[in-house]
Amino acid sequence: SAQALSEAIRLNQIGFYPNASKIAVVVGEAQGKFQLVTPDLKKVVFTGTLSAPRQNAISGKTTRIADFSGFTKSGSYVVVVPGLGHSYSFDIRSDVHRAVTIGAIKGFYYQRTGIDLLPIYAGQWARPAGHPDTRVLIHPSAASEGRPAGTVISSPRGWFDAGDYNKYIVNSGITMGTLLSLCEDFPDYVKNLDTNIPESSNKVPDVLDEALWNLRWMLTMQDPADGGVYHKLTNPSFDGMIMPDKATKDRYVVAKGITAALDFAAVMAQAGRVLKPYSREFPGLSDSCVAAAKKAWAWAKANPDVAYNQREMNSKFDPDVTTGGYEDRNASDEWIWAAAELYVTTKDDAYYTAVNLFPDNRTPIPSWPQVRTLAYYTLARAGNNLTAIGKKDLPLVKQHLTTMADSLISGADRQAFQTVMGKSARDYIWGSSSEAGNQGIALIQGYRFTDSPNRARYLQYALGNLDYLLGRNATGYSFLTGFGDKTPMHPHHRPSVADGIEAPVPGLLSGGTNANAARQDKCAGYTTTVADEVYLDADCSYASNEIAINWNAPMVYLAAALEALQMD
Ligand code: 9MR
Repeated sequence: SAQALSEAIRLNQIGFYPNASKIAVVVGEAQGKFQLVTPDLKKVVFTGTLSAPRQNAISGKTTRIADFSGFTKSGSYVVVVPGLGHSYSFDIRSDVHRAVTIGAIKGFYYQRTGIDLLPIYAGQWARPAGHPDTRVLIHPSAASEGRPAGTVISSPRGWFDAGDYNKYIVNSGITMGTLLSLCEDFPDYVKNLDTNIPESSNKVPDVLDEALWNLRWMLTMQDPADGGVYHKLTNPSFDGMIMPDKATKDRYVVAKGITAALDFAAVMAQAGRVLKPYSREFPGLSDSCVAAAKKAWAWAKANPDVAYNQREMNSKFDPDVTTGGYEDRNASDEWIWAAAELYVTTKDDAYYTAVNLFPDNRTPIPSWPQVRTLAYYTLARAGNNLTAIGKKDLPLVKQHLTTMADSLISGADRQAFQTVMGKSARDYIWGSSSEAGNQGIALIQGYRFTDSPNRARYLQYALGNLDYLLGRNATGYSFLTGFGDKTPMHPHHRPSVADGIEAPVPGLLSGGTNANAARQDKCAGYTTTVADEVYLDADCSYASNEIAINWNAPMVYLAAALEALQMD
């Protein structure tokens, strides 16, 4: 009856903008009318008809769409399907994703290494500092003349990468690129986001202050002697499921590598631009970043074949290192990204011509090992500020963005959940939530930087992917901890497991649905092998329920961008 909660009604559990599209998806055989009703189930405010059935191309299951886009009155509601039940309650109002945006940025604060999280900022998740990283050993794989193996360096700050306590340059690359891009793309919007962090009272947007926590760590990962960048700062093996301050194993920086150097160069070049207006707050920092970027680039030019290979490293050096690999044998996209960032920041054409920025007509959705398209975002953003050589290619850049966005939205209106995410079962990889987020960002860039007649639909489907992340999906979960009614309670996240608090640390995006998760993490309890449903809210499920900075960043960007654009 209408009195019962039905998990077959899937929707964004947070809510909707008054003038944007508003959709719930009903899984199963229910058909006919649906209603929008006040949460006390007393007052029907809107009645509609479920769409014709559609078949989920992955599971074969039937879905129908409840479209209440025409209803624009702010308030709290549930969707009722007579005979089936009601949905979780949600809001219709402007700013509806503001708390989500702030919460997802705050998620990074909870990942900070080397600082006490105080109750005034962290509430019940306050905890003592862990991993100060002021005494870090040079691993034999990273030894150089000036820094022989066993040398102690200081490499403090930074965020824990994920559910584990290590710090990885490659993954910091796309994460920082995404957050810095948000600062460049929506400067006025980020100015007014208060996340209640120790730096909140300064003149700098909180999201930039937060990013600086990691930026300052990244700067310490460059060997000042040659400009090379260590691949990661890590324990030899993963910590147990203990609090950060209890995890005191030796810490090492290991092997320099080409993808680390180029991702570092890209981030530092971009940071040089973003920090330029803040020379009073951070004297010299912008220039230091650009100088670091140039040095890393020079190292990359001299060492193009130094790929990070953990197995090979372990065959040569002790101790063995078994933490996250972030290995990527193809650095062509990292070259493109670094070249573009350095070119836009320095306006030096030599960076533009150093690599072929358009080796083919592909525009891949960004992910940690595939950063090519971040270069196109940056060129498009710089637009008419580019030098002549870049300006001449602007139509080509826009063509890339249009093709990418058009291919994303193509067929999305027929997808079972009417989302771009999940058109193909291939979307359901490890960390698929970031796939949804990065597709959404791609659509936002298409909306901002092209003249495509489909621009309005790009924006609509970017919002659709945010709806996906917050509940309109085949699992019924809102994947952001602490936001929504059905949301991960047991993420693979050491502090959340070890802190003795029932609620997980909030504002962290679960990696989400992963078709191969059961085989990858061997956690007990998976109940299905249907690609778009393989997700397990258990802390042993690191392949479907870990959290990670490179997944949180697109969540932040997408929610913030849609808030800034307000969809109407
Ligand atoms: O996000 C990474 C994913 O793309 C890989 O398939 C997976 C297995 O190699 O590793 C993921 O990254 C993990 C990293 O190696 C260590 N920290 C946790 C990361 C998220 O699970």
